[in-house]
Amino acid sequence: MSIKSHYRTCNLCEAMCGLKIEVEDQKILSIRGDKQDPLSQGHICPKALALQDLFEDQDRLTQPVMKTADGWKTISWDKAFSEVKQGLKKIQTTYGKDALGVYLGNPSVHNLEAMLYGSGFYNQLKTKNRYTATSVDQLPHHLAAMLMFGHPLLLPIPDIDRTAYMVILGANPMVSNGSLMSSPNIRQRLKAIQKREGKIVTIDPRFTETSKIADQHLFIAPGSDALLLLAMVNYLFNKNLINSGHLTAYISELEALKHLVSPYHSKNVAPMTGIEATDIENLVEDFCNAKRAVLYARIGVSTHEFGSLVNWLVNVFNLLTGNMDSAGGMMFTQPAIDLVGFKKPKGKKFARYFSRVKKFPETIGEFPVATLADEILTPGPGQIKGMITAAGNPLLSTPNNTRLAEAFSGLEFMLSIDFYINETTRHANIILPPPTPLERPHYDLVFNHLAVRNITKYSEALFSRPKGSLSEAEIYLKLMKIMSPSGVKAKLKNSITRLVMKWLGTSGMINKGLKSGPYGKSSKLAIKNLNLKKLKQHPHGLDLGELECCFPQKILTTDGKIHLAPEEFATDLKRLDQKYHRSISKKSVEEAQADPAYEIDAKTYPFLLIGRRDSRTCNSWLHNAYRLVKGKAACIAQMNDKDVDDLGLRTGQQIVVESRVGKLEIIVEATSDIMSGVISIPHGWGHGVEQTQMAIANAHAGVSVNQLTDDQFVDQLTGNAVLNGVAVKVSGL
Ligand SMILES: Nc1nc2c(c(=O)[nH]1)N[C@H]1C(S)=C(S)[C@@H](COP(=O)(O)OP(=O)(O)OC[C@H]3O[C@@H](n4cnc5c(=O)[nH]c(N)nc54)[C@H](O)[C@@H]3O)O[C@H]1N2
Ligand SMILES: Nc1nc2c(c(=O)[nH]1)N[C@H]1C(S)=C(S)[C@@H](COP(=O)(O)OP(=O)(O)OC[C@H]3O[C@@H](n4cnc5c(=O)[nH]c(N)nc54)[C@H](O)[C@@H]3O)O[C@H]1N2
Ligand code: SF4
Ligand SMILES: [Mo]
Repeated sequence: MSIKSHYRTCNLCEAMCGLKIEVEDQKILSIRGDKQDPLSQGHICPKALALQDLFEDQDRLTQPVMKTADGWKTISWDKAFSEVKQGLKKIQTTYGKDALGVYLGNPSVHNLEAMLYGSGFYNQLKTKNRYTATSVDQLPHHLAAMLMFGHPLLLPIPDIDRTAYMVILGANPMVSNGSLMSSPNIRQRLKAIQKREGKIVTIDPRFTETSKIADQHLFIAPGSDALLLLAMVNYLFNKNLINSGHLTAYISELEALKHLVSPYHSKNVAPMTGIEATDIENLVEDFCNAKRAVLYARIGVSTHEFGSLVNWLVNVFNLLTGNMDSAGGMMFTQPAIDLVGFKKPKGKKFARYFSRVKKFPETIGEFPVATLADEILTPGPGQIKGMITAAGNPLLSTPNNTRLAEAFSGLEFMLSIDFYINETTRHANIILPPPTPLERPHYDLVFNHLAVRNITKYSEALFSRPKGSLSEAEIYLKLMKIMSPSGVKAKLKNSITRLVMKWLGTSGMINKGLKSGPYGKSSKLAIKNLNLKKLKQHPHGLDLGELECCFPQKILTTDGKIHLAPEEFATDLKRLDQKYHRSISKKSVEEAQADPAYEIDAKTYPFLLIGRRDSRTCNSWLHNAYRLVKGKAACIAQMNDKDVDDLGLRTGQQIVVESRVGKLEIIVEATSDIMSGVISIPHGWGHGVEQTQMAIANAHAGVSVNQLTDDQFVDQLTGNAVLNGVAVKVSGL
């Protein structure tokens, strides 16, 4: 038996690290960073090893299971599909298409087969009740991209490798490894900014692991970032600092924007944000004086009461300082398989229809998951009676999960596509398990759009699948077949689509995508005639070069202009003003706090809850890997040391944290790294629930912070969940 080296991309998070896996027969000997990977250059994090643990996990399902009165029972694939067909069809015929809800979780977009084959199946269900992890994450980024640049996937990526000044707002890339910024080896990339004599500033209610290597840190009150950004943009107007560079001729609504931001001044927003007016002004000055600068914002400010406003203003600020589509600022990728292209979309994919109960708008064909419980629990036509979940764990990852669990227990039928029986899938009638990442090919369809360099890489499956198992592609093809629509024409169309997909296969589809992509047959770029055969000659991946300017060609709005003041945001500003009492230009913070609405909330629930990631977690689902959970428990609350003292508490003590919707007990740690008035609790924990089959996770259960987050407290414009800035009270046990 010989030892073989296998190269692939790690698909666990957005960083897309190159891995070198040594195997002997079916046994993994080691997983290391691939030094020759053009993007990650040898970097990996502790989670990569969990790919092996997942593969070897005894708790992982390899056969379908069915819930019976005597517990979970392993069944054949044929039996499973026949049960699924019966269950799903019954919901559709009795209650209509919208009675079937779908929730797709985060790993769906890290999974090539789910991307290629899943969408056919879900579209075929013709339900409006589609939900994904996007609405507990980056939905506001998509809205800002769509309304300003014309396409929801025109997401600006910080050109970290060339910037000279990086402001990081509500992100902790040192732990998360970057999001909407695939940038493996972030430490080295951040240090390189400093080596180029550049600066890094973090703005966060917590002095994070990223703050620790930054040049400056500013504490900000959770939820108040929109005010800070409005004041920053207004300062640009007031000090004549506006210079949009090569985009000057392509921006519209500058005057309208000026009017919108004019009431917000640094001295007025200072008390609400907790940042001194001079610090705000110096920040803008430094940003403008830097040769190349970028303001980067992520989940701390997208899962936020004003997440949409923040993402709009971040784009505006980069634009007006000449740092949009410009080296060292925010840039756009040119991936080898380009899901954006140069064609203008037909109209906005926003608010074309609304959710039944709370009237939330759809965004890119989905409703916000914060309203999923409303749709399941509220009787009437269109009520959700059955669910499909795939690669998602909404019962740990979405707000007010106690209510959602109650909703899920009342469903008439549920199908889950997942390899674990966890907090969510335990509610399913049938679970169909796909193989693990190492048993399938990989090509990053999504994250190549979000990377800090243009790269492309194809990874073959490392292991062949065990006999009798089905790939995720095969699962979806079979689901398409059993749920084929009625009618001769529709049936024929369904058969042909499946036939073509089968005939092309996963690699055929990637080959087609590469050939018709920007580096393919009609390439005008340095790299030409790219196809899968050529790409396979580069097992470490192929570097397609640094990010390049793509505007105005890629501005995809109907009028070819970048919109600075879309009416959706202008209208939403009123909500911000209501909260902070628009007259912030006149009122002091004392006056604002004296307002009854503000006071009641703050008095009952005086602390603001924020999230926190740990380098050994991957949202909720890698906790069955022992090496990721051993040692000091990660699921603890952090509070400011003075607050802990004032409450008569001490580090290590069990505390009670309570919000409008729930209550939990957790150990507290006092630290000066957290701003006063703030409590930080990580998400993804709360295992140990009955009927789950994850022994290690259950033995390291932790508590679920989403028992505290509130499904009624959302970014009203999109319905995106608010996971940061939730009002809570804290007491000793
Ligand atoms: N190790 C690890 N890595 C991960 C994940 C994981 O679970 N574990 N998950 C992956 C996923 S799915 C994603 S989306 C990314 C997310 O990647 P990041 O966006 O980097 O996520 P976080 O590390 O949670 O950083 C959010 C920061 O926002 C701060 N914050 C909270 N509220 C506010 C606020 O009101 N204002 C400001 N300015 N800051 C605020 C928090 O203190 C925190 O430091 O990480 C990915 N990478
Ligand atoms: N309070 C709070 N809540 C949060 C966050 C926060 O910062 N704070 N972060 C939010 C963010 S950014 C995100 S992205 C969400 C994540 O929310 P979800 O996507 O709902 O949850 P995950 O924990 O990622 O669960 C992934 C599920 O997919 C399964 N799985 C893994 N790989 C595969 C695969 O290849 N195929 C299939 N079929 N299944 C697979 C796992 O077993 C697991 O059940 O959580 C959100 N929730
Ligand atoms: S940083 Fe992300 S992509 Fe890189 S090894 Fe860790 S989990 Fe995998
Ligand atoms: Mo996420």
